[in-house]
Amino acid sequence: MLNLSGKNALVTGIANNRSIAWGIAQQLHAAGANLGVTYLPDEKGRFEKKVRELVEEPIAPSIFVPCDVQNDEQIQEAFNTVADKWGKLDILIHCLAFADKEGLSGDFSAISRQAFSQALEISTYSLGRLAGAAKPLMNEGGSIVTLTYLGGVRAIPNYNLMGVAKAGLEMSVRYLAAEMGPHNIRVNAISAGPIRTLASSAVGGILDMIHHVEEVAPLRRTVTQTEVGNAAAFLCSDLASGITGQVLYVDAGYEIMGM
Ligand code: NAD
Ligand code: 0WE
Repeated sequence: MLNLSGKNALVTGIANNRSIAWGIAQQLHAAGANLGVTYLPDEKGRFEKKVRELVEEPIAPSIFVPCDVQNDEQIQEAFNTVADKWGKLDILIHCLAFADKEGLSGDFSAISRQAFSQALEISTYSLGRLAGAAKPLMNEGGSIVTLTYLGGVRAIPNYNLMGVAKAGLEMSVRYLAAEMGPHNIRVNAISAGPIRTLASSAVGGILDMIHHVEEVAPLRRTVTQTEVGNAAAFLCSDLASGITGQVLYVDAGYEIMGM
């Protein structure tokens, strides 16, 4: 049985009830994990209020802290809170990404230096940064899971800049797995099929893409946040104790198809 009781899990990337991170948090909670949640702070505190109201009742997180991954002090402060309140960390979920709109349409060769570095800083570099901060708290072993997309392996129309960021993210998973394996820390990625979320809904043509998957994928449908959450819970559990450095496709089988 999948059992995460006694495990402390820090989940990043919840923005609203459609977030993949929210699906993951709920399934980790259902498996008995003790939850901590980080949110991206804004000036008016609207994200904080929204995320707090969403998570408060269902998962009762014992940690709720701001963490903008572009801010080293906020990252350190978040993990200081984990050290103070929990002492040890077992599970880290990295479920965030951002690229400026100019990087998600038009010519790849026209992407600005600024947009490129911002996307790679937030979406790629942050995994190693958070993993590094988590490492000293994962003495008893641990599991780190990040979210990627097929556009990091294939040239999917308009995914452009995020594709490069995800390619770097998947390679970061391998280097981090090699570094942290001797400490019994596992690092894996889930490559999710397209799901309607805040981030994906802001992308033109996402509905056409979803319909295409529904026609072509072996299961003839897309996947849900809950299915991704269940795969994450598995990867974080002792059932996956022999798995590290991998990219697990949770995409209704779409990746294997030739069209
Ligand atoms: P989402 O908008 O719900 O989540 C994106 C999150 O990134 C938000 O919570 C946002 O606050 C956070 N974020 C952005 N910039 C940040 C920063 N500087 N610091 C901290 N957090 C920041 O959308 P989602 O689709 O759930 O995306 C979650 C992850 O899943 C992303 O890595 C995305 O690439 C990946 N993914 C999404 C799909 C899909 O189709 N929706 C498919 C495969 C992979
Ligand atoms: O990783 C993603 C989306 C990530 C994302 C989305 C946005 C939209 C709003 C990152 N940054 C931004 N910046 C914004 O300003 N996905 C896997 C979902 C997605 O995005 C696509 C897709 C799919 C699927 C973009 C083009 C084509 C397909």
